[in-house]
Amino acid sequence: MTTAPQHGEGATAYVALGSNLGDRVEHLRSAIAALRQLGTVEATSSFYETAPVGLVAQPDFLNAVVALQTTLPPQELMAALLRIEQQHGRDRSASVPKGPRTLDLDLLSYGDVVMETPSLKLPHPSLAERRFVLAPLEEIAPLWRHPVSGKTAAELLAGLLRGDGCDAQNVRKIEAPEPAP
Ligand code: PH2
Ligand code: MG
Ligand code: MG
Repeated sequence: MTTAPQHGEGATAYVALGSNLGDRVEHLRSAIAALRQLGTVEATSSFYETAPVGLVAQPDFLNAVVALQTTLPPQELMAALLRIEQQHGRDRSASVPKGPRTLDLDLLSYGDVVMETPSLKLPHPSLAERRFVLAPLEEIAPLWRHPVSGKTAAELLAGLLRGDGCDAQNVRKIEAPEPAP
């Protein structure tokens, strides 16, 4: 039996970018230029200076989110993101998990696709807990809806901020927009 692909026409994918090693602004700008080769970049968030989450003893990150309209299917898009990471000096074999990196590209979502394979889970399982993802996502797509919970980016971000009032996940928008094409 064959199953019709849910994404034959492509989709809007949201890609999270992060860097906390080397020239972080240059890494994010250059990664956005590389993403333009994979489809149409529909929106780019500001860059956010963010305190490290998880493994805290590492430099602050710059994070951003891009909306990419693409006809690449999800697995091929993911493979292309990994290649772009490598082109920016990312060496997974030599690094600590969740530790410092020149460039991290995470596929947050791909249209309404929900999938779970060893190499790719959609939407990204940690998305709803991460202010460094939700703040830039909410900036460019406040009405984006999580395909499982049905909550918008704005609702997810507001849910995180309520918490216990103690906000460990500090994020600050900085003046580093990408240069005009
Ligand atoms: N990425 C991680 C772990 N922690 N913290 C921030 N602020 N930004 C990140 O991109 C980040 C992180 C693993 O991918
Ligand atoms: Mg990541
Ligand atoms: Mg990653």
